[in-house]
Amino acid sequence: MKPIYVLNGPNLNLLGVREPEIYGYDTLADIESRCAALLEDAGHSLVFRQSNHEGQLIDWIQEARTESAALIINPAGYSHTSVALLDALKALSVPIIECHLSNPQTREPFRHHSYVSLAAKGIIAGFGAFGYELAIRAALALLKPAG
Ligand code: CA2
Repeated sequence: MKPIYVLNGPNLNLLGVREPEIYGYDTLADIESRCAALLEDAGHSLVFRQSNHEGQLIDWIQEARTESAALIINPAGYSHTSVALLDALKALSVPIIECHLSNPQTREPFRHHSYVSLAAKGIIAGFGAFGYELAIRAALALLKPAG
């Protein structure tokens, strides 16, 4: 079985270091460990990455097109700006789950629209780091054969 990809966008490397009142105290490494443990229990593997660069994220999305079973993405600020990320995501046939720590709908108006949502099977937002675990569970459920 191909791995599940979890891609993280700009500034998420600062998680647990700044603005804990919005994004919580968990670091990205903490989140990665929990995702890996969940997937290991289910017999799957994980590719977990973060980049501050739009082009790097696009290269990884293109890689996920052929190398992943499903893609979970927190596009961070690029959610609200990037047609290029959306175009890359639209080339995938594997399930795409958009994941946010905060609930952008309760924040500034410029966060209310996400280009990425147009390519996502579903969105998980507002549950902090736990949202990544929910996203992994959603991906596993989507990959499980029906019946
Ligand atoms: O809630 C989310 O996960 C967001 O994707 C986070 C983005 C924000 O632009 C989106 O609207 C919602 C921001 C990520 C910045 O991450 C930081 C983490 C710690 C300290 C500073 C920034």
